[in-house]
Amino acid sequence: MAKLEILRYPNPRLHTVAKPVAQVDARIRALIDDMLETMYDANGIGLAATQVDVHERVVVIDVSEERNEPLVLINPEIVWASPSRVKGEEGCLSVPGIYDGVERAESVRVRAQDREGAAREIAAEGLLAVCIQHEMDHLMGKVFVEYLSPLKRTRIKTKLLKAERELAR
Ligand code: GNR
Ligand code: NI
Repeated sequence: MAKLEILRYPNPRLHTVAKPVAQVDARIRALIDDMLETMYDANGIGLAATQVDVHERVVVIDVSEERNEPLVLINPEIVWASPSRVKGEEGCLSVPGIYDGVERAESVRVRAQDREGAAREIAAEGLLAVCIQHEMDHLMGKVFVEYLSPLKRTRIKTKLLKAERELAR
C-alpha cells in the first residue's frame, strides 16, 4: 500500500472527467487500497480517484464513527435522487480549511460495482448521501466550491494559492 498525493484546488486537473473502469482487476484493487490508505491518513470520509490524479470512476468512502466500514464504488451511477433537498456544511480534502453550505438531494439510490466487480445497489441518506454526491461530482470534474458564489470562489482560490506559495518558499 502507498499513500498518494492529493491534488489541491485550483489545480486544473481536478476538472478532468473520469472514464469508466472497464475491468475491475488487480490494478484497480491496488488503486483502491492506496486510496483507502490516503483517505484514512487524511481523516477524510471519502476520496475520489480524480483527487489523486487518476481519472477513472473509482470512489472510496467511510462515514462510520470507528472508521472501519470502507465502501468502494466503481462506476457509480445515481439511479434515483429524492426531490427533497437539504443544505449541509461541506469540506473537501482538495480544498483544505474551507467549509461552506451546499444543497444536495436528501437521499439517493446508487448503482455501482464493488471491489470484486459485482454490481450492487445502495440506498443512502444523511451524511452518506451527501458524501456519495460530493465524490461523484469529483468524477465529473466538479469541486464543491463551484456551488458557491463567484465572489466566495475567487476568495478561496486566492487564499489557497497564497498558502501554496508560502509553502513553496
Ligand atoms: O472528508 C470529507 N468530509 C466531507 C464533509 C462534508 C461533505 C463532504 C465531505 S467529503 C470530504 C472528503 C473529500 O474531499 N472527498 O472528496
Ligand atoms: Ni472532495
